[in-house]
Amino acid sequence: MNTILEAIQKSAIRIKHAIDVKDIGYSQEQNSSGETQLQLDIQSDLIIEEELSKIASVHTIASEEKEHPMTLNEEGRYFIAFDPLDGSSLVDVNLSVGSIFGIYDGGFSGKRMVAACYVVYGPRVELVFAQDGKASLYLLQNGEFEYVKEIRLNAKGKIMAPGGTQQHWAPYHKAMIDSFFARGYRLRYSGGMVPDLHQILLKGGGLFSYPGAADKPEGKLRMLFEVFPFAFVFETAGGKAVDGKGRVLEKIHAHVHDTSPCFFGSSEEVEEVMSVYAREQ
Ligand code: AFP
Repeated sequence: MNTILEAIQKSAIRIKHAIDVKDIGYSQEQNSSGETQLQLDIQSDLIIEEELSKIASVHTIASEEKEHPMTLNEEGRYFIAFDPLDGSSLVDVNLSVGSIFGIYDGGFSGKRMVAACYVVYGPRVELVFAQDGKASLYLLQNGEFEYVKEIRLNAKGKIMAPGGTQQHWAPYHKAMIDSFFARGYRLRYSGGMVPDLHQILLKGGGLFSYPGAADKPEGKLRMLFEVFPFAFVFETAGGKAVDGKGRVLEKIHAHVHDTSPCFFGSSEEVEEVMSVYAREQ
């Protein structure tokens, strides 16, 4: 697993360089979710593919930017799903973006996830790696990722990151979000999943939500590349991750690019989501 972490760290340094120097042009291509790809999306994807291809223990990789998974080593053990540059549309307004990795043992499923990682490209480059019950924070300094600390969530936080288009939210979802704000929660939402979740993790807790809604009944965020990895990180850090009905990591995806409604946060806030949704669904 260390070689995988090292490959992710090397990819992150190369992607950070690409962000710093690359023009932000759009390609003519679209990804599997029908989103126009930035040159940076494609370049970040190629960088990660190149670095993971060097590792014999990696069986198959799946990228949000590619339609189908790619088998690298039939004798490999790990299946890695990644979003090479999540929130890339925020680069041209100079907001933080990130890379997300889910590491699965023997196949792509929530139950087979054994580690998860994300990188935040912001004023500083930080990386969180979750494995064996510990979510470890690293900071890039002088070309090296240095260990900083273990991340633990409080039982209850102060931050609310409400995703999705409010006009399409279910009334009970809107009432729940309004209730949190009426209790003094702070609105922190940039439209970048990685920095928005990183902030909740580092500031002790709260709730990030991207619910199913009238325009997107199954939400927007992709199970393998985004939802499962962050669910693993939040549960490792002492939080919870649900889809409104149960743990997201117990869900079964039918297609590599399937999405899921998702709620990540401190245990008290997520338990409140479950009780509200249990009454309504
Ligand atoms: P882009 O990659 O198209 O910028 O979308 C980012 C994202 O997938 C995720 O990072 C955010 O949490 C989510 O979309 C924000 O979606 P809304 O703009 O619908 O809130």
